[in-house]
Amino acid sequence: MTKAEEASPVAILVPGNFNDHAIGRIDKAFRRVRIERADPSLVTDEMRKTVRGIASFGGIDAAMIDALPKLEIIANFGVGYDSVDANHAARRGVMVTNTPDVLTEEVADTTVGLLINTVREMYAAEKWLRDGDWVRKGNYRLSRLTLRGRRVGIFGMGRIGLAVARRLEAFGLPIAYHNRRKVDGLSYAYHASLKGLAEAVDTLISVAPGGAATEKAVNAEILSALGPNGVFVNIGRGSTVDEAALAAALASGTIAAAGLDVFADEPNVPKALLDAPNASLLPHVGSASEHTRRAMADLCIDNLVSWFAERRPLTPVPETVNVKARA
Ligand code: 8YV
Repeated sequence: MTKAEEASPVAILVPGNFNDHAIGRIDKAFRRVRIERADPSLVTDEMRKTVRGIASFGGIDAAMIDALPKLEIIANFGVGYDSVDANHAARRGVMVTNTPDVLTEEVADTTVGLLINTVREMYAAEKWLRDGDWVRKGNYRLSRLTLRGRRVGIFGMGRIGLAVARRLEAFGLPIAYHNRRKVDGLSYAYHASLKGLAEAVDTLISVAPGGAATEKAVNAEILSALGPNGVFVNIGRGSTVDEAALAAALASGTIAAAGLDVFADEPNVPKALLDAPNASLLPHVGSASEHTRRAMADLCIDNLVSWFAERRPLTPVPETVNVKARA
């Protein structure tokens, strides 16, 4: 790198729309380079020569990484980074960071809200009031489902899974979980298989990350194991669910209800789920408060600042933890 290049602000590529606070911070510390989407065919010669970092909501594949020879770091806005090819980044010596911890409590709060809405029909009951049905027709019907007496199974006992478990424990509900590995020092019942967990509980909450290992893990067999009183809640990634099987299970009464914040092909939600009266659907708002998104934006950009000022990331993902800054 020439002296002039060293002195000029580092170029950070920002694909598509991004968080306003993060953009403000990038503009203070770096030179922001905009691109409509993370598509190698849109990468210009200038970008190839100058871009050293990417700040994005995800969606950075191997071809995009290869299109930017000067790339050193991808700062992912979000704890889930399944849409970034972190293994390829590691092979190319590119650091990947995410935003853990700062969203844990918010996402856990949303999960509990979604669960309660799913079983106690808050949305439908409020609509009853607003539509004037309380005056015209009388009380809203008794909810068929309740949290009382439920047994909760958490699929994915990471930071968010644990925060959800702690909340529901305080609600007086027994907790069990399935994870790749048993978590040391955790007293909740561990099930080595997802099927074993689904058989043991009636309320399955998926906090599992996306990716090949969890693709459509919640399928017809798991839903059938959950049973007719079963409630399924997904706050992790839509890819972990066979959505066609879920819609069929909701329609046939194989399970009782579902609460979903995430979908396989966002923002497109399958019609069969939109049509399901026993599904409570949210547009991926798990972490979406101003407070928490600002904290996520700060951590995303702090990673870039630390990388370029001190040559070390703050929150590297495991795949790239050994990537060293280039001299
Ligand atoms: C955000 C998320 O929706 O952190 C994640 O993995 O799914 C959410 O908090 C996402 O990061 C914003 O694109």
